[in-house]
Amino acid sequence: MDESSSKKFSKDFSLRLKFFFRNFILRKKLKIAIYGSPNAGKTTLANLISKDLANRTFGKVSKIPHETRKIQELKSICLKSKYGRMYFDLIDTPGLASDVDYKIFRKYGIRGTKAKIRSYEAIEGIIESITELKKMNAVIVIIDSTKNPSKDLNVPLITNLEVQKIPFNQMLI
Ligand SMILES: Nc1nc2c(ncn2[C@@H]2O[C@H](COP(=O)(O)OP(=O)(O)OP(=O)(O)O)[C@@H](O)[C@H]2O)c(=O)[nH]1
Ligand SMILES: [Mg+2]
Repeated sequence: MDESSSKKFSKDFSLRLKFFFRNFILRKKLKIAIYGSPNAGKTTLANLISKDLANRTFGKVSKIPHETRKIQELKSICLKSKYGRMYFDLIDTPGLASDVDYKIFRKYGIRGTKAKIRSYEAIEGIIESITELKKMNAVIVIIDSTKNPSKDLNVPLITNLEVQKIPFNQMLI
């Protein structure tokens, strides 16, 4: 994401948060999560938001898929607006995929037991992401526009969000 699109996204994101603040005024705190396929750019975006609003870095970004294998949470990020202060927890999730083959890690130099462990942890992370979805108040779905959008679990994810009536915003990058 280049600087101008990240600024535009930050502005748009702040406006949306203010909207959430008005609508969820009775809730004490919101959980806002980033979901999507492996390598879609979820942690990159989480880092941008957390740097912008909390001056903190979130997690490790890598070109190797399934870098994030456990849910990461940055608690109590404060957003000030004319309506007052709003606090939300920002959640970065492991990439959703229907299949994790340990052999895909070979081209990144990860082989043997290390690759199998990474694959096992990735599957655990996918299960955790899906299980925790119902706890989220709003979700940003990142879709990599250079790949087939119906790849991985994007379609079931969006169906699930609609069924559970969780507000979501699809972000094509
Ligand atoms: N071209 C391009 N690359 C990006 C963009 N955002 C992230 N990347 C790159 O894509 C790779 C994956 O980024 P991450 O943020 O780690 O992706 P992720 O969705 O958190 O991946 P997992 O943790 O594996 O699910 C890294 O090499 C990033 O530098 C983008 O907007 N454009
Ligand atoms: Mg990640």
